[in-house]
Amino acid sequence: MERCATHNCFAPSIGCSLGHVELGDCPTWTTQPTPEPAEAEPRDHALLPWSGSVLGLADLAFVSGRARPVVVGIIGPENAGKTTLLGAWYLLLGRGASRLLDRRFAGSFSLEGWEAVAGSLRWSPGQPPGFPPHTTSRSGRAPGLLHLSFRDPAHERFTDYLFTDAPGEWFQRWAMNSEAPEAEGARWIAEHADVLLLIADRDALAGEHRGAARGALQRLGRRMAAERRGRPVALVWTKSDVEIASEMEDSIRRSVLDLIPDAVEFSVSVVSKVASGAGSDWSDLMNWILTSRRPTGELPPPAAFSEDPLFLYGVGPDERL
Ligand SMILES: Nc1nc2c(ncn2[C@@H]2O[C@H](COP(=O)(O)OP(=O)(O)OP(=O)(O)O)[C@@H](O)[C@H]2O)c(=O)[nH]1
Ligand SMILES: [Mg+2]
Repeated sequence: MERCATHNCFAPSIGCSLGHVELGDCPTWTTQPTPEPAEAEPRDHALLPWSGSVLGLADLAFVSGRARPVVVGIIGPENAGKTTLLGAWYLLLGRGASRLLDRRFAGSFSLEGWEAVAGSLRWSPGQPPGFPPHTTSRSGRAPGLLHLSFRDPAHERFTDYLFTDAPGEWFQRWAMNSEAPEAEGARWIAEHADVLLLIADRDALAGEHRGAARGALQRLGRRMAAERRGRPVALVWTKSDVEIASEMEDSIRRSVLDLIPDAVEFSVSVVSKVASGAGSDWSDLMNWILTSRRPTGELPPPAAFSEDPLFLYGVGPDERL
């Protein structure tokens, strides 16, 4: 199928990246004209600049049109429950079961992508719910980004969020060598995320290979601590229905908190039975994400007093000349 030769434009499968309804009107539409279809399409239809599927890096410019979105980096080993976490959030939001503080769901550009991760968690007649498929690293070198928009009714403000869904293999490579070529997607997340979730898989930490699982998680924690640059971090225990030895839990907690003392902890599970001592904090975790921000830079005090507004920033009224 023919494609526009312009970088980051996916016309005609989705709309022209420059916004032209008629591709012939676009000065950069450079492929050969298509033969007339047997039945002429209506001339007034407009293709949307997004498809509803999970977003990629090429869609960032479009999502960032209103303001910079908040990127939520979900970092954890393979099979840790990262995609299930996303699917469960989507279903809880859809049922209105997520108690969000001062925020209202206000739309998504990737509803089809959310459906793809959450579909298998749904209960359909005659078919009990399952789990989403393993996220494969063969599908690309950039993370899949799932979009949600929330409205703050008190201030009539909209904020866009992008949740990363990336394969655990990337993070395992990144933990061992941050420069590894296969860890490109993990590096992107580590660099651009505003909020970081470190996923601790209780099932792996209780299983036969718990020693290796603990080593992998501690390596990931060390890498995250080295690269977080003051950004908020949550230690998220997934599969909280699984019992683990309290010594194991304490040793993971200690190794993360020693390196990231301000990390906050949450536990989640998609299974209704929750192990003793572990809660299921879906709403608390979502509220924490919605209210956490990366630290902002401080403007230095002005070098000289001046009436020029460019240099007045940060000067109190009595200090002005
Ligand atoms: N007991 C229990 N098992 C869970 C839970 N959530 C996920 N699992 C199991 O963990 C497996 C992996 O879940 P995923 O969400 O695919 O894990 P992931 O981190 O996205 O894995 P990769 O994409 O391979 O990195 C699932 O297939 C389930 O078997 C949970 O809450 N409780
Ligand atoms: Mg996954």
